[in-house]
Amino acid sequence: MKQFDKPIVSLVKAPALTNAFALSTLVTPPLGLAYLAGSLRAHGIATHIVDAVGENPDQIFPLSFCDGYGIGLTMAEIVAAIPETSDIIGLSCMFSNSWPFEWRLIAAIRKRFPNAQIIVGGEHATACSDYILTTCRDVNVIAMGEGEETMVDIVNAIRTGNDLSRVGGIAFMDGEAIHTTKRRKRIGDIDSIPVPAWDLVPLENYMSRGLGHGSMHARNMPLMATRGCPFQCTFCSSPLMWTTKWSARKASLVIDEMEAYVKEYNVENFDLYDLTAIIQKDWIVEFANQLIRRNLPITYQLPSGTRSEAIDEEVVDLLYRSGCRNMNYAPESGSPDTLKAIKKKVKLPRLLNSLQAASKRGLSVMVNIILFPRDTRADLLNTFKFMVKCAFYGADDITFVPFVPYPGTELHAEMVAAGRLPPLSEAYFIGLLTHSDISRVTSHNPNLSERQVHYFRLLFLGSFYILSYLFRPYRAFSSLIHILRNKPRTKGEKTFIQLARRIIKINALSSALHKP
Ligand code: B12
Ligand code: SF4
Repeated sequence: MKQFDKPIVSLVKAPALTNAFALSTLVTPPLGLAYLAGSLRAHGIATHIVDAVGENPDQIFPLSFCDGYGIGLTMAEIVAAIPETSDIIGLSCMFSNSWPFEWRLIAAIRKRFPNAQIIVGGEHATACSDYILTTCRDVNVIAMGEGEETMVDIVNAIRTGNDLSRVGGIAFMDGEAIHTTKRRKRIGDIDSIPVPAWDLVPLENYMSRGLGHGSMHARNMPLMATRGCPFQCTFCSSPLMWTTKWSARKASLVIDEMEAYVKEYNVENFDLYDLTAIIQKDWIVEFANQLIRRNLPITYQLPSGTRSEAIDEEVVDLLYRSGCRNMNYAPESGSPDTLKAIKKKVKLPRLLNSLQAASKRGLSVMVNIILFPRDTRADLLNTFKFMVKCAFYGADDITFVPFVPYPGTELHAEMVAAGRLPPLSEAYFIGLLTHSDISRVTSHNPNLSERQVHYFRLLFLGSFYILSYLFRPYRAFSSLIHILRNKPRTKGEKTFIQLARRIIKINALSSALHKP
């Protein structure tokens, strides 16, 4: 374990939580913490990162409080890896489904560091600040929203003994009352944000294993070209977390950063973590043109879901020529009524044209669909028809997930107010962990039972892939070859490989645990 002789800020990323049959890709470098560390260091604040996932991405262990698993360091290993001189410990709490683990981790950290200030930030912390402060008294401060400036201000206030209530965008306990300060504005000059401190993260452990958010098995690197999203979909936590301000970095600076990583880490592929990278046609055209001119030996992907309004044939061509190989469209539903209700503001015919152009040009395309609580059988029929069109127009993959009520979203608040959801609790967060599990379902739809949602999901996914292979039979062979060679090119291929490996590991783990 690394030791320091001076007080240090330690930033901790907890293990990724999963269950045997989860479909999402889980093991990615901690971009948020690398950004925070970059800013702290730029302000002369010594910082260390304990990345539980990156330190041991091959380790999978059973969780004590539910039937899920953790990937990465165990709780005891994380606590032991925090340097002795840490006076401030920051924990990233992104996923509501991980809170039951993080709650226990915070208690264990507090035991070893009784005098440290424990700060938590991230999506879950932002959405559930009051709940966390009242149920986890070991937490000293919660940072809400974008974290770079807030964390620097918190550290400076704590170390100089200044009043925390002058720091914007935080919450803390003042006696028995919760004190929440005014949310700060998003960082105005996005280009002034210091680059992530990747030297503090065990990046090689990710890269040598081909891990990442996108579909490629390559030396993948996370990247952020834009922040925020101007839309306000009712199921998404982005408006609360990032406000509705969308800002893009200067294209040339993003490409400078890419070039530096290619030189330093031999990066082969970049995964853009942006909420929705393509909003302005001018920006993406400039970015792609500059990337073509610089001729970097890389590919890049947009695996998080993007708006499609600005992606026409011209943009698709530039994307491909500049190295983009994979894109995720997020229409969420094929029902006009549902789209209106969730405020998605997407024009399906336009999205299909964009998708067709992207697929024709050679990009691998995935489409995200959610089964919403308001969906009736008629809405599902519309979504089914839309899904058939997606397969016909060339989509490679589809996700069809039952809606998950994440705190911090408009829909979650609406359902709580209507008495359709229980109040926040450990059981509620543990329940969220099952949502990406293909073997079981929680239905929030009053029109459909869990069994029906489960069968609808299997029907949608099964029909999509059968149709997609019937429309383009060569894809079945290329997918088989990519999977056998462990060189996935689409999200579906990568998910299949990861799922198979996880099940094998978990089976081996269970056999070992049950040995007399
Ligand atoms: C990349 C990504 C992933 C990656 C992993 C990301 C990671 N390494 O942690 C993968 C693909 C594994 C993933 C999986 C999932 N994801 Co995801 N993912 C994202 C995504 C697209 C980007 C996250 C990111 O890196 N952002 C960029 C960095 C710069 O921002 P950041 O991490 O938020 O950090 C900033 C602040 O949060 C804050 N901050 C963060 N930590 C801390 C700590 C301190 C001390 C302080 C002061 C501040 C602070 O400061 C940072 C800098 O400004 C977000 C959407 C988004 N764009 O934010 C969704 C998102 C985080 N994911 C989400 C979800 C739901 C999931 C899944 C549960 C999906 C599923 N059903 O399987 C799984 C869960 C995985 C798991 N259990 O581990 C939701 C979370 C909602 C919630 N409340 O739970 C989000 C917000 C998407 C959405 N709008 O619905 N995800
Ligand atoms: S779902 Fe996508 S488009 Fe809608 S608010 Fe969230 S990030 Fe923006």
